[in-house]
Amino acid sequence: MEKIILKLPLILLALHIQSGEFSNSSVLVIVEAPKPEVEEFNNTIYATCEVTPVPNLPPSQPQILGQVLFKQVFPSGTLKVKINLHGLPADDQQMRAIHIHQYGDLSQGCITAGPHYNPQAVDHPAHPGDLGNFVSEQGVIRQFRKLPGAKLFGGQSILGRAVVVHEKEDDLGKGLDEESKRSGNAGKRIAGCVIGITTPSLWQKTERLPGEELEEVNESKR
Ligand SMILES: [Cu+2]
Ligand SMILES: [Zn+2]
Repeated sequence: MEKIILKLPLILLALHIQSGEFSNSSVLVIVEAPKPEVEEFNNTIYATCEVTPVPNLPPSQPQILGQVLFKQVFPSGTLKVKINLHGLPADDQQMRAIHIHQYGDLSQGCITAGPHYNPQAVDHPAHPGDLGNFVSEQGVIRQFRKLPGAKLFGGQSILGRAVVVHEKEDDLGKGLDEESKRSGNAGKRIAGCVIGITTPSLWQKTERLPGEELEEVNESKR
């Protein structure tokens, strides 16, 4: 019986191919669950990114530290993000962009993190890791966000890539130059980290952020 159940999706897939349903898509995506985590943590994948300032940061720039946490239910959950950063000036008015960049290589600060992570070759700010702009309150950024286009599993996983905090505001693709549609003209990369898989404990022990509570209520209604 088990064998038949396993084969059924393949049979359906073959029928779809025969009927021409996939004729326009060049890639057939089969998403695998990360193991052993998806079994250990109730079908949910957690990741963390330990933010540190880039080396040799000019004194005019803040030394930003903290964590960016990720949570996603396998296989169809929306990627949720908790941003917890500190080290900004208490009277800070500066909006700062945060993005996921392509490479988890911080060997030369965040320059080696490369461009925005862009697996679909689209314009900024439609990249799956474009988190947008943030402004601190009392030196702290605490925000809950969702990244519907990004995943912690499958061939386009953000695991092993970098989170980068910029000195300036993201123009969200509305600038007049080409760079606006590539990076949002957010200026220097002042802090960053590499995203790695982890246990649920960091996510569970951080306090709830604005917007998160509503999200969990909606989820439990489903
Ligand atoms: Cu960036
Ligand atoms: Zn982008």
